[in-house]
Formats: sequence, structure tokens, C-alpha cells
Amino acid sequence: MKLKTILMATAAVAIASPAAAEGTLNIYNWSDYIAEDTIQKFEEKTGIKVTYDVFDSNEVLEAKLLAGSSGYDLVVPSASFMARQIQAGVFQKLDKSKLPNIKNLDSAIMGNVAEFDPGNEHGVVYMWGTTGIGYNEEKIAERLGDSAPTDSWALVFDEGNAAKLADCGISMLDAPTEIIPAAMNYLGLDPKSKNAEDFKKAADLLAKVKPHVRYFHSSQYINDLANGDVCVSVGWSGDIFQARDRADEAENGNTISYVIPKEGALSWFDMMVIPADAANVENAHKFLDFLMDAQITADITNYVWYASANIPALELIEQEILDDPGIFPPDDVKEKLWVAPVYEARADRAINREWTRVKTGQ
Ligand code: N2P
Repeated sequence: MKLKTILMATAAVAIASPAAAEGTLNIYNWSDYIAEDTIQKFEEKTGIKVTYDVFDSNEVLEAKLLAGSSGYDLVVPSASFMARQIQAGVFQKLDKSKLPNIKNLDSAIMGNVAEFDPGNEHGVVYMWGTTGIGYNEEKIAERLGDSAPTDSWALVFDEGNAAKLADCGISMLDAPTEIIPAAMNYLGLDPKSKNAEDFKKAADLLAKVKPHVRYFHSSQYINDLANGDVCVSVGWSGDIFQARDRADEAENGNTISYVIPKEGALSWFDMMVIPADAANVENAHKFLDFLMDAQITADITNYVWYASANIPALELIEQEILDDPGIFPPDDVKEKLWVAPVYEARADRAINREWTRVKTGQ
């Protein structure tokens, strides 16, 4: 190095704050999806300063990625969305030599997601879960009696039931590729179909239920379910368990349960990936490897109630979580789960068009 370069480098270090000595890392993850102390532990261990932003929708994340220059070094799309984003060239390949902990990941699950990322070249599984129904036991029983179909999509997709639950509040995710296929499944159609006619049939059903739905939103329901402001939410497994936790802690008399409906449900895998234009690639790998540490990922599962794909972590996850069929479903339930297909541009437009029709009531 020439003397002038050395002097300039020294000057740059001198003006940087001590915390920034190891640089920065910009993460964009789902809300309510990490333990309270994960980021702090990583910063203390590495000296890297993390900026952590959150979203609650694959569509929002995708819009940022496709616009380019997101400024993020790590993002977390669901596998089916990741697949078409890989096609669009928005991610870079991982340098697995920098990820020794990748050996901890369940090879069966990584094999499943290889369908979306051949060779697992771009992403590693962060957490996985299902899209089912969370409900307030007392409020449902008051309105539908003891024989309420709490094990079925009929609880929310049957117009009569929905009408009776409207006053205590129904919410659904604002996620077209999760709600429309769930309605298709309830109608006896293949939930993985990409046929516009099938989307339309599901949307027609949802349009009938819509007047009884208080809102479509993908994160507000955690607190609302916990506080009794809604009584049934079509939502994500771990979020509903977090609602149950919050209600228990508040001792507010709301008993929240999560069910994977007997007709079946979507299971999804959320993937950690590095945008092609990330500025802090080295630090992104450090964070990925940190997350694949058994204790770190077990701490996250113990906090957010989503299933980890990390084999040694299973020893460190609370027994109550391991035993819960809503989080680690037994084989007979697993058989009824489907994984989202990749919606190419045409199918994506069709499903979004139907979703807009549902939401605007047309
Ligand atoms: C956490 C959301 C879970 C991720 N709030 C859904 N893919």
C-alpha cells in the first residue's frame, strides 16, 4: 500500500465511531419474528451495528426488491416469492465457506426449498410455519355454541358463521396468495391451482364473507386477538401463539387457540437471502451464520413460536413448543399441508386482481 493510501485509511478509521469499526448491516425482516435480544447479542459479539426494519407482506418486500437499491443486506421472502425474485436476478449467491453452521439445517427441509432455489445457492431457511385460524374460545362459544366448527375453515368461510362472528371481529391476512388458496381448498379445489377460474370461485366466496370481515391486515391482529378486539383471525401460526401469550400475560380473560383446519392449510418457509446490490455482504454472512447457531435460533423459536429448521436447536426448544401440533405438526397433519406454487406474472396478476375485487367489494 502506498503511504498516501495508508494515511487516508487511517483518517477514515479515526473519524468513524467505535461502534462502526466493524461496519454496519441493514436487515429487513417480518415484524414479530425475532427474539428481543438477538440483534443486541450479535452486535456485542461482532461489533457490527445493525439497522433492523420490518414488514408484514411479501408483496411489500418484493416491490422494494424489484425497484432496486433497497439498501438492505439481508431480506426474508417466503420461498415461493424468493423463486421468482431469483429469476429476476435480485439476489446473490451465498458463500457457503462463510457459513459453517449451515450443517445444522435439516437436510429434508433444505431439500424441500431447493424446489425454489436449486442447490440452495441463494437462501437458508429462517423459520417456517402455517397459515391457519386463531380464535378466542369464549367469544366463539358464546356465538356459535359448543359445536362451533373451530377445526374447520367453515368457521370463517361459511357465510352464516361469519355473520354470527362479525360483531366480535373477524380479521384476515392481507395476503392474496394465502387467503385465496385457503378458500379454494375449502371449496374442494386444488389450493395449488394457478387457474384464474379457480381464483375467481374463491374470490366469489370471499366476497360473500367480506361484509362480516372487520379488516384485512397482516400484523395488527396479534394485539387485537390478545385484547379481545377481534375474536377470529386467519393468520400465521406463531403470531397467534404470540397473541395467546400476550393475553395470558395480561390475564384479561381471553383464551386464544390456534388450529390448522382439518381441510388443510398452507405451510411456508421464509428464506434469508442477500440482495445482489447489498453493501455489506461480509457482515450479512456473519449474521446468517450467527442465526444458524443452535442456541440463537432456539431462543428465537422460544420467543416467536415459529418452527426452526435447525436440528441441534431441537434439543434447546421448549418441550411445550415441540409438542404443539400447531407448530411442529404430526405426520397426519403434515399430509394435509400444501406449499405455495410459484405464481408467474400472469397468475400473479390474476390472483391480485381477484384480491382487489374482494377487498373493494366489487
Ligand atoms: C411474523 C410473520 C411470519 C411470516 N409476524 C409469514 N411468512
